[in-house]
Amino acid sequence: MAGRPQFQSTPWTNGLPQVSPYGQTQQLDDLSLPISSARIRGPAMRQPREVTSFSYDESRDLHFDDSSLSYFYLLQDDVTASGGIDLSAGYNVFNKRDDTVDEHLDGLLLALVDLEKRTGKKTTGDIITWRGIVTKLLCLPYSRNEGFELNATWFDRQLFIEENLPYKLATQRPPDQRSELMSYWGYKFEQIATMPKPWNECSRQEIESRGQKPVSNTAQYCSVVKTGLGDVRMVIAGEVDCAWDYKPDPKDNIDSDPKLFDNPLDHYVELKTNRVIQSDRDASAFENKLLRVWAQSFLLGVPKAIIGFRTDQGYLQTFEEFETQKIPGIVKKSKYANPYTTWDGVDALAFLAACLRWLKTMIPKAEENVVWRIRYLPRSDYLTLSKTDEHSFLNTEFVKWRNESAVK
Ligand code: 0WD
Ligand code: CA
Repeated sequence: MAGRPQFQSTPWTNGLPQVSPYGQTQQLDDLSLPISSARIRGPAMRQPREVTSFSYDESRDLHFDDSSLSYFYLLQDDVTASGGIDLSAGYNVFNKRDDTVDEHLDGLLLALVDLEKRTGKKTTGDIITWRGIVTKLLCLPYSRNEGFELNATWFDRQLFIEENLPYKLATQRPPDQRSELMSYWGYKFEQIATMPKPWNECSRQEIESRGQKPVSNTAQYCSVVKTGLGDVRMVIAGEVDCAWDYKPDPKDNIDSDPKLFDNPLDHYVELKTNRVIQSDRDASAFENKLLRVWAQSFLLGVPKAIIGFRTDQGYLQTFEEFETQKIPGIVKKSKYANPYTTWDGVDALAFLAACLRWLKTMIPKAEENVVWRIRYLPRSDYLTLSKTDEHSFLNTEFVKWRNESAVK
């Protein structure tokens, strides 16, 4: 290798040189990950597979079933005929969940206890977390304006990661009336676009009266999937807005020919709202948002997103279906794409693979129950790791189950 510059390579870069935006080779400190250069190119992606699911009801109580799963039901004609559906309707009676309550990973961990009691097997995977956390990491190379903090801890040879909620609460700007209303439009759209049962099980009265009850964001349905990227396997749970048609009964899949396997994930839909597109600028903003939608849906294996387009006054004008796997291509080919702000899904995944491997290898596996802080400061180029003296954030019932049961 004489004559060639020697680069110090790390396991998180496929051995590629670390070049800073200023053209210098960076000094790598393993407790910080350089976001602009950490990449593992072409990481193998495991097909996500649902292992269980759970529901929060209107009182935020947990049920290890699909009771809070909704079903898509919205006709283009109903939207057009009305001249636009008012998404502000019922705003004064919005039943908003208190999101300052720190639930940690409780719902997910208790769903794993339920699953493991039923199967008698420990749920395998290197990293266990909410989908929203992985979305943040996947989007990070292209989303540098917001800081965040995560907590991570090894327990029972698995790495658990949660959001550090106190940081979020301390740094988020107080929401103004306009943004509160706009987030209500999103929940109202979810309400008018779905039914609590598959449509063929709904009475005409149930269909016609939907949208009359106060909107609430307390009830949620979450899917828990096993997935993986590169050499890191993950168990992630995320909210699924609705099923397109129905959710297959797992019993019907037992012993069935793998070719006939009716994958529950194939039936899921992500719902979003966006401003109607009237200018190149609107189109460009929408495409930036689409890549977020892609990241979120892709991670759980949700095959489609339905976007409701609304006016600035909050009237739903139309809706459109997007296939998750086509989104990166749509954005890449678009004439509206702004080269400085748009994303590249392949590159985002290469970063995520490097980031996951970094977390898995740099946080000492032998030090169980020690809480590490993962930090991202707005606009910096590094994710950093530091040890805290905090107590584990893992649900005590989960810890007790894993410590006392014989699941392996
Ligand atoms: O900061 C918190 N307290 C967080 C709580 C941050 C992230 C998640 N969560 C909770 C969620 O409420 C849910 O129970 O974790 C669980 C799993 O969520 P996820 O699927 O991992 O979350 P994410 O992918 O970030 O968001 C999915 C949806 C959002 O829909 P849109 O269309 O905006 O992506 O989850 C909802 C929201 O509807 N959601 C929340 N709802 C109320 N309060 C919150 C929140 N703080 N965060 C996400
Ligand atoms: Ca949504």
